[in-house]
Amino acid sequence: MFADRAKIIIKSGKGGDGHVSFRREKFVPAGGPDGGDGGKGGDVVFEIDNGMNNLSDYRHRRKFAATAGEEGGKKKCHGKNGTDLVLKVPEGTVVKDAASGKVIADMSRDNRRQIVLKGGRGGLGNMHFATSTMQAPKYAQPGGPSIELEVQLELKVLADVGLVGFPNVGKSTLLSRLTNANPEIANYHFTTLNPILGVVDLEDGKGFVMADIPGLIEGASEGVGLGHEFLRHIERTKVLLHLVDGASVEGRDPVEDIKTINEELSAYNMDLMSKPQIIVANKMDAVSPEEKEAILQKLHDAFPDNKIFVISAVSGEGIDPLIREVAAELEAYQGEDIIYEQEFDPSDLLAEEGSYTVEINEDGEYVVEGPKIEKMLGYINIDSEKGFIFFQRFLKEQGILKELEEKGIQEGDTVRMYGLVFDYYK
Ligand SMILES: Nc1nc2c(ncn2[C@@H]2O[C@H](COP(=O)(O)OP(=O)(O)OP(=O)(O)O)[C@@H](O)[C@H]2O)c(=O)[nH]1
Ligand SMILES: [Mg+2]
Repeated sequence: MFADRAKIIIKSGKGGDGHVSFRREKFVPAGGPDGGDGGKGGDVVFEIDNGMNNLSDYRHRRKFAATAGEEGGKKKCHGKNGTDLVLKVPEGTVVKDAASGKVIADMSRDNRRQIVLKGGRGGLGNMHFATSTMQAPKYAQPGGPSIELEVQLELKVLADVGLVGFPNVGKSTLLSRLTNANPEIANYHFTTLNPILGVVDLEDGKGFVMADIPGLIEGASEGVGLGHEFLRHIERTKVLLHLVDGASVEGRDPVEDIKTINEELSAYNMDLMSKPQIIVANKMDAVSPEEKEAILQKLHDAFPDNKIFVISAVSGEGIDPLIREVAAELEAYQGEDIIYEQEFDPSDLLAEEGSYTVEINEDGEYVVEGPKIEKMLGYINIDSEKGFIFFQRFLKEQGILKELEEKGIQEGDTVRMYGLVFDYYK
């Protein structure tokens, strides 16, 4: 089944905890701490797979998780790192935070591979926490947390030119004529159900990508016909070809058709209306030369600002000038490829939890805990002068000193931060 949307839950691996152990040797009654570090948790990575063209792999399974890092061991043994989870997606897949709709990653062009959720870092073993006052630290750092997130995957194909129009006007016929693509063509509505890409080769080795999409009808934005969700596939295009049945084979009025489709385009996304739009009256083989002139005139009068071409996708009439015009429009296109910027970094979810708590335990000790504190303790050496100055500044800048005072701390009271215990003096 073709799918261009999927909602899944992804989870990175938790970091392995640091280990608490002490060296045991003959004749050495109390060896130093030798607890090793935990392994890093696995990342969740998205990667473009050129062999894929849709997201159906993600329709049947909801949860995807990387594995956790293993705990450190005694004798300074490092825990095994968790395995990364690599999720393959077709090029053009946009990964969004499901809750907010903000873009996390656009798997397009140069962005072949992106770490979307980082695994938790491995916790440091107690071998790192020995100080002159604490030679047998019973503390090791827990592994960093995993992140779980629901994400929306949306395929927005990368095409230069998009074909829009009512059903049955000949969009797929035109694509098959211009490119090596083989879309289904038939004389009924909604023959095309999924977007199809084709490459139009130009003389000088250049070319462009054209996207054929399902037909639109009045009310598509309210879900009539196939709806209008598939318009996401022309969001990145630079030029739109608006096809109409110039011969009115089904008795419809091409001018009205164009207006109707444009209303549906703007209901989907106003940005689509700012793209250059070339009007293409198709099926000209089915009318007399006089009728052809009349149709062209009528379209010019109704849409004086648009370029208008009359063609026959079946006979090939009028197609070369149309392609030259499209190529010129693309040449003149000043903007960059439409690539979505990252608006949301899942690592921020952890930063929000970066605060700390201050509590007084039964022994009257002031216990300060929180991921930020842990992190800081993991990376500084409090015995060095530099480390100690950093530590003091950290307590002040993070508002921890203030908080302790508010909780009523007095000189000489004990402060406990994981393995670090010290007396409070101003
Ligand atoms: N006479 C004539 N018939 C055409 C021309 N182009 C397409 N047709 C016919 O119109 C019918 C519809 O063509 P498609 O290419 O499937 O139309 P479409 O716009 O892709 O239709 P949907 O996928 O349903 O939106 C087919 O029977 C084609 O043979 C043309 O230039 N002249
Ligand atoms: Mg079609």
